[in-house]
Amino acid sequence: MITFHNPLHQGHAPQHEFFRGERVPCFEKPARVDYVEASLRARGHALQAPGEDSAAVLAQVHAPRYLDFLRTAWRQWLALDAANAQVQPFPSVWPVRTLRDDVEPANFIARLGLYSMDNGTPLAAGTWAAAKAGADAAASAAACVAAGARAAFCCTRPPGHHAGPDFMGGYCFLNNAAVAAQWLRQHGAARVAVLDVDYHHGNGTQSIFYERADVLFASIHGDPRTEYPFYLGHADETGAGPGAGCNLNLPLPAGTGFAAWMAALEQACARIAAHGADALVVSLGLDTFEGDPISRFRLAADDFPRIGERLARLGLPTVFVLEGGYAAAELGTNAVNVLEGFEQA
Ligand code: SP5
Ligand code: ZN
Repeated sequence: MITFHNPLHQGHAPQHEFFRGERVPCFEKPARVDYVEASLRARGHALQAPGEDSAAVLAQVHAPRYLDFLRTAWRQWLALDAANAQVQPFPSVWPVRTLRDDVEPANFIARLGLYSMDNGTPLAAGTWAAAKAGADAAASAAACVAAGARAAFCCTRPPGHHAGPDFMGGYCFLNNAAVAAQWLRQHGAARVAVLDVDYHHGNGTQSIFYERADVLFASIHGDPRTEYPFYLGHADETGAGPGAGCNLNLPLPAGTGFAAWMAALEQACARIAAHGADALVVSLGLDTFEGDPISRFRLAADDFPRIGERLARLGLPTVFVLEGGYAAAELGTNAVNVLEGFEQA
């Protein structure tokens, strides 16, 4: 599988997240991608550095003021106090219903809340550089497929699918899958489908494309009534305006195993075929694995090649983008199992 890696991912090294009021080590850690890179190399897949600049496409999927904030956020944080170099900031206040989000507060933590959906997405010294290089890797994988490759893999962290038009969240900053989809749209694909198989609903990707008919979003995920991100991902979200009918959510209960999960994948594949997509982007989260420490589906390592095989039968040029998966030591095997199942179909 043609693979683009992220040479700067280790600069985004989140220390903590919060669990029931306590600080715990962040599950989204650099070792995740180190394990995927090691599995790729061990199984004979070479890694390439990204060659494309995602800047123009990023400006089409994210708001200018959000990109400006993210690019300069660490500098703004250090300007408050040089000692902040050792501290990773979290938001503590958010503009929920009835509060204004049109005025940027002068207070840094208030600005951080304006551009965040949760307090689970720590900002680090190298966050912007890592996220931007990851978006470049997504653009590079899309460029490769637009130029005629059957498939390419963007092997990156931080992940992207929770990042919306103007906010970070769920360990995500820039929406790599949206970058890949938008890139494909601009390089020959009239219709694109994004299929999100991460355990968590891809709220950011859904929101970016919700009113568009040219990009179908389909997602299989833990039911948001009990699972993160809680406030989006229900079955009755089907698209709006010109995008009406171009959004498909398939929430499944915690505890779901492979047979029921595959039945949902069949539904998603039928919709993607009916959409007449010219290209496919797969938000490849592996946190559906039975050993995942923060998720509650029951997929086994041997199930993942079957997913790749089914996706290959869609017969579409395909960009895979790494999302979640927190059983770090097993993440490489599970990810490469999907990719090789696709290649061997
Ligand atoms: C990309 C992605 O998979 N993002 C997921 C973000 C989930 N954030 C909420 C994590 C809640 C962790 N709860 C810890 C449970 C420990 N038993
Ligand atoms: Zn996830």
